[in-house]
Amino acid sequence: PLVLGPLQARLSELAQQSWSAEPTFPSDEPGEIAPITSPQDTRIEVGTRRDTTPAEVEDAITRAMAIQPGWDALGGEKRALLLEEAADLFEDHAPEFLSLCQREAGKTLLDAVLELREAVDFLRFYAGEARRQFSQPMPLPGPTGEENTLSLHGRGVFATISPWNFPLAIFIGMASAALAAGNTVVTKPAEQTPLIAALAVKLCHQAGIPPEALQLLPGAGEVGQAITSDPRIAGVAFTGSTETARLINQALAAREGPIATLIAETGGQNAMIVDSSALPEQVVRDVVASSFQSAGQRCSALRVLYLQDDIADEMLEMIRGGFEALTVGDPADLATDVGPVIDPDAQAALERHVARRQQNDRTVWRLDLDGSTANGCFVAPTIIELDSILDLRRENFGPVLHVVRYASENLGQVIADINATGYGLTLGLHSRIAATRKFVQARAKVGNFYVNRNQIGAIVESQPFGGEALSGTGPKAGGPHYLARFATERVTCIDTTAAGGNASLLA
Ligand code: UN1
Repeated sequence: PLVLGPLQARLSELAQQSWSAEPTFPSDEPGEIAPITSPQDTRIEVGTRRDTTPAEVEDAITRAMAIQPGWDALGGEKRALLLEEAADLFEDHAPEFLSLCQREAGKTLLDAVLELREAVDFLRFYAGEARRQFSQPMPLPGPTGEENTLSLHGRGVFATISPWNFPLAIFIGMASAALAAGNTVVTKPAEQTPLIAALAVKLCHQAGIPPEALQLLPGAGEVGQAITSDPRIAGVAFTGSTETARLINQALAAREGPIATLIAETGGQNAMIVDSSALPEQVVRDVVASSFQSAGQRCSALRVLYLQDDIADEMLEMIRGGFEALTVGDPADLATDVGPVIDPDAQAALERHVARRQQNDRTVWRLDLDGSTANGCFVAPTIIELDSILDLRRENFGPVLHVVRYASENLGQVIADINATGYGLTLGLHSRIAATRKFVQARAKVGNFYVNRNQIGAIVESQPFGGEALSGTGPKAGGPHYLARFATERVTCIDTTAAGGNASLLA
């Protein structure tokens, strides 16, 4: 196997360490303790999660309420400095994060590095946005003798509920945005990945963010329900399934208290269209990365590849070359391209999907798994041919790619079908014909449209990320409008003429 010298030695050392996640302010009557096992070998216990009790949820929100006005009053500049200090500490603790990404979430080293990079980018970007939008009131036009300004403030206590597929980047992305905007935060990480979240929160506290302003509330769905049914929560930022987003929306609507904001980033049924003008080598590279990197566990990942019929056979043969070169196995091995899926439930759901489709459609290829994967949640990368994207009823979150052939005169129908899934997250196009790009761009209802490249790995600030309709509410994470949704706007209007009493205001 490849070696990375000192980093690898440090990672092996860290692999011996046991981690724990517990509520930031644990009470004397502790909740249940659950083991956190490793997706690549479920016999390995990485650490333990101590679940938050209903009483602890309530106390956490009380504490967060009490400190929120002071956190908001700090202003954008001071909050930015604290978030930037946290970003520096995250970089200093890279080996711990990489180790946890591998062991708790089953990520390859490449994915783990990208994840840490994205987490740090989010912290620095939202710090910059806090400085830009939350430091000074914005002057507004008005008649002479009047001073009008608009300022942004936190809404109150924000809850963030984050997914296991980006246990660090999306966890800290949502939390840091809420903090940057002047909210205090109670945060529930995915039940599968609380350990990495616990380290992130610990470093934020070390950076100087008050523990009352960012409180970790580990647990499963019940903890999320206790948080979202509390009438004091002013907003929720959620990334995960469309079904869960609906439940959260219902819980928020059913409560007394403020009309809460919901920022949801949910599922997708993402397609890529490849026409006969595409460069085949590029297509192979981008299809394999978009479908199988991160074991297909990105909401941006490619699920349905549309191949123009006259190049389909040749293209599939080339894709097969890239596909068969994939190494599936232990994410700690540097040669691994595809690690495990997150847990036995995810594995079973994907196996059911493949088995069902095998009856109805053609399984083009399925890789063989070797014995090293026997104790983990591994799913063999699979390619299946379908008649239409509309044959798929749900998002299949794993290393399974579907292929549909189309005739060039039916391109309009292809886009109509993609839109008819109701999702609108990512879409890829491989074509060197400008008119085709314009045609697709004008019709496709998607949040992120990628041309002649892969369709995963959106970069903070350069490619703000997020979808529409079943894929989420917007605004885009890592984009210029994201923080505004976490904020409330206040307008101040002052009569500056003597008659308006401005003299006494100055005194
Ligand atoms: C997700 O999987 O929930 O573009 C989001 C990407 C990532 C975001 C994925 N930056 O693949």
